[in-house]
Amino acid sequence: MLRKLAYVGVAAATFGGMAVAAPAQAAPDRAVGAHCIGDTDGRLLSCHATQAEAQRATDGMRGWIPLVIFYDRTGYSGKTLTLGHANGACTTTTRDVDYALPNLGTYGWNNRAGSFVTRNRCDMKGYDGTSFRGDAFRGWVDHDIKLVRWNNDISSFRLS
Ligand SMILES: [Ca+2]
Ligand SMILES: [Ca+2]
Repeated sequence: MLRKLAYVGVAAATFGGMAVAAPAQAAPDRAVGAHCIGDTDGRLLSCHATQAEAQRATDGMRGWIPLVIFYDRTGYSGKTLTLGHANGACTTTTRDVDYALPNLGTYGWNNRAGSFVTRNRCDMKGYDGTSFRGDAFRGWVDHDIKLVRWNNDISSFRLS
């Protein structure tokens, strides 16, 4: 019994000594996670197996805050895309544009969102086309549980 425990201890120590291999495992995780986090300027940060894990990741990113969360399906369900930035919350007025993403296809989310909710004082205006072209939301909206006419149709957006 003692011999077996000693063997386990050695094995663990050997594994711990191979910590240099850890970064290589981050790449496949980014690719397969269903709940991704990115900057509103188009930079993918990480993907996670669950939305709770994605939320924990954003909570732990000092100085970076979430601005809008897209859900693949209506009812705030399905895969998610959380977009944020290190530059801070949206301003209180909707007379300006605080953040914008000209192509949700950057994240594989062109014509995909079924519901969304904003964070940190932001309101969103969605557009049918990329680069804010075509039909648009009639006003600024901070959440929508079922996008109806806009389900699977938002291609770009602005936040104010
Ligand atoms: Ca969808
Ligand atoms: Ca569209």
